[in-house]
Amino acid sequence: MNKAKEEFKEILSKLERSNIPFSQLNKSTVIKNFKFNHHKLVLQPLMFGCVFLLPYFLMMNLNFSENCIIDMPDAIRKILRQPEYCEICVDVYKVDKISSISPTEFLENYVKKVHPVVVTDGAVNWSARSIFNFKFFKEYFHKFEIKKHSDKNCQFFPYHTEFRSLREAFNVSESRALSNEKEKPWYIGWNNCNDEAGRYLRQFYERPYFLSNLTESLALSWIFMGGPGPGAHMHVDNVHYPSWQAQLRGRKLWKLAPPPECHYYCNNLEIIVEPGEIIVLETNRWYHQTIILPGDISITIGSEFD
Ligand SMILES: *[C@@H]1O[C@H](CO)[C@@H](O)[C@H](O)[C@H]1NC(C)=O
Ligand SMILES: *[C@@H]1O[C@H](CO)[C@@H](O)[C@H](O)[C@H]1NC(C)=O
Ligand SMILES: *[C@@H]1O[C@H](CO)[C@@H](O)[C@H](O)[C@H]1NC(C)=O
Ligand SMILES: O=C(O)CCC(=O)C(=O)O
Repeated sequence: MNKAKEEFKEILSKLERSNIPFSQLNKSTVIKNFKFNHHKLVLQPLMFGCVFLLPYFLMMNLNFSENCIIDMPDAIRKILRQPEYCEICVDVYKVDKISSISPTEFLENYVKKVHPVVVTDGAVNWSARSIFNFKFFKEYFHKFEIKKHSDKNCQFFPYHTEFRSLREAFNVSESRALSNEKEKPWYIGWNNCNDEAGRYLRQFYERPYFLSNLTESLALSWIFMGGPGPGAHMHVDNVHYPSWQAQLRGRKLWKLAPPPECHYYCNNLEIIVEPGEIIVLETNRWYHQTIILPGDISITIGSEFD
């Protein structure tokens, strides 16, 4: 695979130097040879990615053909315009873990560069860490959300569970809620979609200290909760801004992948987020997948920020 990648890069740089118009690329011998030799190697992972991600593109209302590299001239065109676009990932080999960072440094070093990062002291002192648990959210749900959670702007992600609504999710047995070993794993996500619920939850957390006080933390919060096992599948979001997410309980492994167009320039990354830490990620550009590690149930709260 690496060999193919190197050869491909070399071909691309030769082509750039030779000024062949993009429309001619498919006809050039070098590309034909390349296709012949490396068609499977290079295209299969991309195609696999596209097929695998198709439901998510559809679900997220993304234009599938915009996001999938299927025919070669298109692929070449996309890859050739990449150096700039791939700046977000080209020199990123790991997800930094940082602490005591000022809003200005944070903005310059991470937000503007669109680099993923974990702030280890991001949520250390939040009371949510001791207050949020399954029972808390079940009570909160019955108090604030139950009538409103069929509103259009309330979203519920059942992931791999059979739950059709948040109401069903909060109706599980105590044993399953606690993720006892014999029970089926569960993992869900939702956004609080009424102001009263949002205000109630904000008593227990604050805007992360490393975001400038000029940033707008959008009113919606997202909560993800569930026991050890698979979390969210590999996908990219279609929201407006980057997001922060505070790990209040449990430990979560994040697998990140660069945009498919940057596949040959950038690395896949992995990071474990520990309780009290906050991950900040541009979820519209970085593909992401999560796995809850053995131990406590995972509870996170997060939001987009501008
Ligand atoms: C957390 O609380 C401790 C003790 O009050 C304090 O020293 C520390 O600065 C706080 N950390 C953050 C990131 O707010
Ligand atoms: C809640 O669970 C009980 C027992 O499993 C079931 O009988 C009932 O229909 C469920 N209610 C809802 C709203 O899912
Ligand atoms: C925002 O932060 C700046 C500098 O950190 C401070 O001078 C200013 O008073 C803050 N504004 C508000 C509204 O908190
Ligand atoms: O926290 C998770 O497990 C998934 C989060 C996610 O997919 C998202 O914020 O888009």
